[in-house]
Amino acid sequence: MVALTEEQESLLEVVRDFAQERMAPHALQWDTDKHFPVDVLAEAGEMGLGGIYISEEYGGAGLTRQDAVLIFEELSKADPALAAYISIHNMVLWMIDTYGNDEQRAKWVPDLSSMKSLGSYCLTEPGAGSDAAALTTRADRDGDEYVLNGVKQFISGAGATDFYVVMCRTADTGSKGISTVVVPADSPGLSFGPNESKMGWHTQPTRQVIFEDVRVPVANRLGEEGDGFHIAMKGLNGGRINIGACSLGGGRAALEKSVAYLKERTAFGGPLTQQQSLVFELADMDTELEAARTFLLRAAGALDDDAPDTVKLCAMAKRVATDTGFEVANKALQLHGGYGYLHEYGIEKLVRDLRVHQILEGSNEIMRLIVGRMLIDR
Ligand code: FAD
Ligand code: 2MC
Repeated sequence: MVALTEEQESLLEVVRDFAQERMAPHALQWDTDKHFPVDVLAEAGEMGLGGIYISEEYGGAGLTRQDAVLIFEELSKADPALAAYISIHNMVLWMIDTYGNDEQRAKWVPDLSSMKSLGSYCLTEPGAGSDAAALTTRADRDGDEYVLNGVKQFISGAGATDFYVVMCRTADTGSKGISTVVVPADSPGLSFGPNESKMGWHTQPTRQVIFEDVRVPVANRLGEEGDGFHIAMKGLNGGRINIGACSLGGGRAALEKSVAYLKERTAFGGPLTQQQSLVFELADMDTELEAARTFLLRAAGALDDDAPDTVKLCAMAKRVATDTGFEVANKALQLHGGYGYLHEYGIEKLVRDLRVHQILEGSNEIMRLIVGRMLIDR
């Protein structure tokens, strides 16, 4: 993609207006109050932001992964924490829309697309994070039901969402013994841990999801028994690009705030923009962000085309974009001096929110593991 099409320009204008009017003015207060604004999510859903790259058949917006990168960048400029939840919701919905049968899609996709209902992605466990295939949450078959037992850790949106897409063990055969089932929030035996006290991402809850003899119809399984790890990983390829785009948006917001601040702040007889070393810093931040955007769009294009190097490009772009977003936000904090450390300037929130993108949806070490394995297995 070289330049944006007219359609993309007008789409982004609408998203930008929504993000700047409905998200940006409240982001700091939501962060302080640890408030998850489901009303604003419903508005986002009405605009098609719940199912951005979901087929239109059951209410998705039918856009491309490249469009999604641009959209998440805009949303994240306003609030990376809420944008990141929207990105996870989109990943969950894509898994249901792609691997669900017609009955499942007709039942779940319309309300998830409009964000009348919200989704969570449940892979990580207390004893299985990076080594996801080591998960132990069991789904034992009992007639036409599964009985789920186990604990999922760090689940975004948990306690506030309506559907939990759960990767669980149906056979003791490693990554091939995992299945994916959709668990409604009101299932008896399902409970949640307390909202974790976190460094950032305050605007969305993170909780344990606990399964104690939770009975789910076998009809809630996506794909075949044993397909779960593949479904989880395929979802994450796109998720990694989306979270990278959220880092890009947060970084862009930090850069824009820094340019405005240095123009305004005077020291040594003039505005700080007279200090060439600081302007060089801004130039590097801009350049790194542009490089990250280019990489994300390349990886998103590979996803759109189902190219053979998609997994590698998604891992590379996630690593580059999330490292860049955090570094840029951290530099912006330095450029703001002491004021950058104050909550009201909005920079320290960006640093806190973007830090976790280097850890989740596959840590950046795991991104290197994916790329490195491909290099040496060649
Ligand atoms: P570990 O796997 O224990 O890793 C510890 C450290 O060792 C890390 O630095 C890691 O990179 C490194 N490491 C591990 N293995 C290797 C290796 N082979 N080579 C080199 N380095 C290695 N999960 C979900 O399923 N759904 C969610 O919605 C979700 N949301 C989250 C929200 C938040 C705020 C957080 C913090 C996490 C969330 N996660 C979620 C979990 C997240 O994906 C995991 O934290 C992440 O995958 C890392 O797993 P871990 O924390 O168990 O770390
Ligand atoms: N896309 C498609 N398929 C993939 C894949 C990917 N990204 N990654 C692995 N696979 C396939 C792989 O091809 C293999 O297939 P097959 O059995 O047909 O040969 C199968 O999955 C098993 O893969 P590996 O043999 O590589 O499995 P291993 O256990 O050695 O390593 C690893 C897998 C480390 C890449 C995987 O566990 C991983 O990605 N870990 C990180 C976990 C993670 O990203 N968690 C994020 C949780 S969600 C979150 O944080 C949120 C905020 C929502």
